[in-house]
Amino acid sequence: MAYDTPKVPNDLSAFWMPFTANRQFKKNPRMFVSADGMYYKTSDGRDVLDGTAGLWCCNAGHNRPLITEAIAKQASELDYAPAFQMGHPKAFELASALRDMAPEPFEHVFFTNSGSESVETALKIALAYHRVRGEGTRTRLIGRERGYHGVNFGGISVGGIVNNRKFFGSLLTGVDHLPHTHLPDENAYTRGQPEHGAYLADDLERIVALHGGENIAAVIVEPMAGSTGVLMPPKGYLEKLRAICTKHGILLIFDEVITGFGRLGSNFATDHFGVMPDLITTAKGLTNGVIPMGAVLATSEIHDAFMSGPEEAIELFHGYTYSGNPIASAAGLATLQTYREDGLFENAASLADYWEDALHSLKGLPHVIDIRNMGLIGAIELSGIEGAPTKRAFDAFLQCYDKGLLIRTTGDIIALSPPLMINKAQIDELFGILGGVLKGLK
Ligand code: PXG
Repeated sequence: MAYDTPKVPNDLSAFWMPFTANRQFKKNPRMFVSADGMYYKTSDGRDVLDGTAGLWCCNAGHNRPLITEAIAKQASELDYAPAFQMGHPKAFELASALRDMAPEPFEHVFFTNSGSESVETALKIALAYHRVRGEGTRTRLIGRERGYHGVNFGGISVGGIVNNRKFFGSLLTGVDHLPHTHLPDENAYTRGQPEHGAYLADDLERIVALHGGENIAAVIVEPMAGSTGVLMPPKGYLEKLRAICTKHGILLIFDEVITGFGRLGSNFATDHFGVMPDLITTAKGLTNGVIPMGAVLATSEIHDAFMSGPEEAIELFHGYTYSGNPIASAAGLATLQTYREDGLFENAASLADYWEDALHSLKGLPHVIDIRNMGLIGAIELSGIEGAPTKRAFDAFLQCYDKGLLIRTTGDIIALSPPLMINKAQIDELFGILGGVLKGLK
């Protein structure tokens, strides 16, 4: 028998919520019960402007008809097909669509179910690629301080966010980290890419000198670091990383789980910055966040290196039960169609300057110590309360929610990344609420 879930369930204890202050939340729960366009609706009937596209994923906004219809249709037509040694048309169609929108060298797509799985997949492909080419000494992986690459063991090993690492044992061996690129003294209040810090990429030469380039498999970075609190790559930095990787035969992986699918006004950050990695990880905006799905984009050079053994032999011992799941594939196709038909990446690009001005107008408000932006991304860094780090930004989050705006906070940094369908009036609404909250923040 069908039954309606009550708007606020009586018992919240069973669900151990991810990345959440569970006890705080369950004392005073914040529940969304529906969503449409740019707005969520709360269980107490209020509209909340989505300033974060969910968790950086609902790039097309909410309740988009093409996507919801595609999911329903696919569920009734072919709900599931085995992912290994069998196929179904939609996964191939989606892979081709991704190839067509990716920069030219990216001809192949490996499907996963999340950003974390995309990262594990890319790291494994990098290691295996070197091995199948007879360069099996290349086993070391290089990440970056403050990097976020999901929460699985490979991802937290190359990642650089201490709380995501320190509780979980010894992680992967053979991992080094580049320095992060946050230089507040030199770069505070920069609009777009900061001037200072390209030299930080030279640290890769130090790591190469320490281990020998022939022992390093891959470098993984977010072209623009999102989760850590929005750090832009300094001018020239990504170019330098690329050059040093090429010089030493090291693969460069761009983790585009956040930056892919229009967030910077282009298909991928790779297009935006004009720097070409060897592998690209994606998820989130691929299906508008509606159904879990990720994808790793690989160049022909990498893919073809695996295609040399006997034809009936499996080339890569890796994959997931739900790789290229039919419903996720249908959602992905409909999402890409929505982006195209509504011109959402173009909308993001054309609003980027208006967004930047609105964001930087918060300079000078109490506790604001830095503001950063690119495309439809913004960050406002607050000074922390002495002895209570994260509290000030979290207070801002709670107050914004009460006043009808969803923001994200990490540490004492507020991150903004609205659906790409946003318009100028909604940008004004967003910064009107946020500015009001910041003015009164203790
Ligand atoms: N790589 C990057 C660059 C990410 O930003 C992941 C991998 C992992 O994706 P999954 O799908 O496994 O969560 C991410 C995820 C936030 C926030 O508020 C960011 C993420 C997830 C949740 C919240 O900054 N990024």
